[in-house]
Amino acid sequence: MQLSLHGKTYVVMGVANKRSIAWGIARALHAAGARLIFTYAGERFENEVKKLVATLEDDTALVLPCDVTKDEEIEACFAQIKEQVGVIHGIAHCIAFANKEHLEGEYMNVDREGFLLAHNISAYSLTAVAKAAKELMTEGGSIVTLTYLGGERVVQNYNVMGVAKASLEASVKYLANDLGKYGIRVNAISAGPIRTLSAKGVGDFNSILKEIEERAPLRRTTTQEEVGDTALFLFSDLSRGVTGEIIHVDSGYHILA
Ligand code: NDP
Ligand code: KAL
Repeated sequence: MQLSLHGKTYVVMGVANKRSIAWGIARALHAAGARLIFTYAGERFENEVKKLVATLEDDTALVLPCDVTKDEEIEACFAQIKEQVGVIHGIAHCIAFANKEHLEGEYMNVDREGFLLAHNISAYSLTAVAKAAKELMTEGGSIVTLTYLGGERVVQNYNVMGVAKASLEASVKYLANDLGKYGIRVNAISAGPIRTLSAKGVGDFNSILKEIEERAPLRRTTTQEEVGDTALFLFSDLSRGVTGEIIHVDSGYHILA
């Protein structure tokens, strides 16, 4: 059994810049010979994504808009993928958002609007995308999303995002059960803290990274490459018996009390 993904096509959602976990996944898939389709939310990062994708020197790569809060954009995006590519073999869902003011202090301070926004973008979007992608995964497929320990336990400042990740992780299991009969697997990678644009400016990220370096079993922080390689495993046939799983790629930090 090989890790080559030649002849397979994957949709990578959530590249904002070169530090994005989605970009780490894209590089691992590209190195394995896969064809890639990238989606971005707003015009804000369109040029950045296009510039990065150009560095892959793969003229079969596509870059399409897909703001996951808009059903019509998800529909149009997958309709265009169907038209231009036909069959796809997987999706990397690397998308989350909550209002900054709800990522500090007490969880309880979140309001209805902020709660729904975080759940809409960070949890419901996986189900919406899975539904749209199912029609294109006629040869079976693999859906991978990203979660964090704060969805299982209380982590300071993670707040409403932790509640949204709990919903995302439950969605992985229910979707895995719905889609298994079509040969489609659904899994999550629970990544350790990585310095990305999302992580910027929220909480004291340096001290969080220091704690991992000092206490995690592997005594080092998680890299985009480590997450990319586990995603590659989940997209390949090597993981054909794995679905509904949450795999921790966090230097073992989650086993500590
Ligand atoms: P990035 O900031 O690089 O990526 C976040 C992405 O979310 C951006 O590309 C952004 O797109 C996208 N996004 C936000 N709103 C929308 C929307 N409405 N529609 C479509 N896309 C949207 O950060 P990361 O790489 O860190 O985050 C990727 C995933 O990894 C997230 O789910 C995050 O929770 C998870 N994660 C991150 C960890 C970390 O330490 N960094 C640890 C564990 C999990 P755009 O830029 O176009 O707005
Ligand atoms: C406990 C940790 C420290 C940080 C606390 C909360 C982090 C939440 C992640 C969430 C995705 C961040 C945001 O939504 C940021 C947003 O309000 C402002 N940023 C942006 O708009 C930028 C420009 C865009 C690109 O970002 C998005 N998301 O669209 C958690 C740490 C230790 C681990 C992390 C960072 C986990 C995670 O889920 O990302």
